[in-house]
Amino acid sequence: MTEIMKGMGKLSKEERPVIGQLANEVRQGITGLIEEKKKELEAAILEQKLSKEKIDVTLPGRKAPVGSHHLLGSVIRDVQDLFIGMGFSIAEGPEVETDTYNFEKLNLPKNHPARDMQDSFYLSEDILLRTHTSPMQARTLEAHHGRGPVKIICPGKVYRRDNDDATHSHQFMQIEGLYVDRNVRLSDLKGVLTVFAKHVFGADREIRLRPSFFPFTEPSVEMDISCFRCGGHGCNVCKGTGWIEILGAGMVHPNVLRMSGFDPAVYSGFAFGMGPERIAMLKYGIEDIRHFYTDDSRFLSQFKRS
Ligand code: FA5
Repeated sequence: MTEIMKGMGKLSKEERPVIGQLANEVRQGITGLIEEKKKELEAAILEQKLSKEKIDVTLPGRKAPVGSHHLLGSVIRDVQDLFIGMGFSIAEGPEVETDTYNFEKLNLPKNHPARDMQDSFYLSEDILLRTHTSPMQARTLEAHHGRGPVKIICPGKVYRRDNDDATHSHQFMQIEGLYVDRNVRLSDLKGVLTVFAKHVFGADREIRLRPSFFPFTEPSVEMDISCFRCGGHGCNVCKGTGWIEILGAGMVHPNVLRMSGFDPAVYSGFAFGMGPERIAMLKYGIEDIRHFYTDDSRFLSQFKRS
């Protein structure tokens, strides 16, 4: 077409309009055909695309992954519910604590050798991340202004400079319990702990109380549960002993009562502090405490219905 149009100038006056018209007709014809082919191809591409993206609305839907309660949260709620049923209420306290509440009001004066038991994360000279939930004993007693009964449990995070291993974590949970009233005895503590152990682990679980030492309780005990999950050699949870320690407890030391405004001649009480990770490990046969804190959904999803 370009050649023809270029050659128009060489034509005679008579030939020019005839050839010109003819050329126009031919050009229009070709353009029309191209347009037609283009539409045809576009339609074919669209058809191909539509058939590729076709949705079969009759296919069953794909389920989106749904989260669940963390096992540790479920265990804590279960323990809370049990103690609420026994007349305890829930108290919560600060994770950033003063030296006074974390140690001194618990009968651990500065330079007391028992402070070495809990290597601490200090933020300044007098402020630290609490090493246990026991400061809530002093805080709660003070809030009651010397008058019982006081009956609380306090779940929360605590921090220690422990080296992480299968049963130790530098950050873990504790549930503190405190019951102060007239005539509270060690046998009451034993009764409550037995109810707790049988509720959580089953009626046939064995518990043992070992004499122990805590500066804020006298006498002090530690409670072990029989390690029914593995028990044998090579077991991380009970280190092959057949027992695992899950809590410390005792009768509230008279000094602690006195420092928080309670008269030890009138009032007595028990306190305990348990580790819910250890409880969950034992109950569900979890061999490493670090599973709780690595948030691997393959681990978490195993306990969806807990
Ligand atoms: C205490 O912390 C005391 N405050 C408990 C207490 C409260 C005694 C009231 C008397 C009266 P202990 O350091 O033993 O005690 O810790 C208590 C529980 O926390 C242990 O039995 C264990 O279950 C858990 N625990 C301790 N250290 C760790 C750790 N590094 N990782 C995971 N759990 C731990």
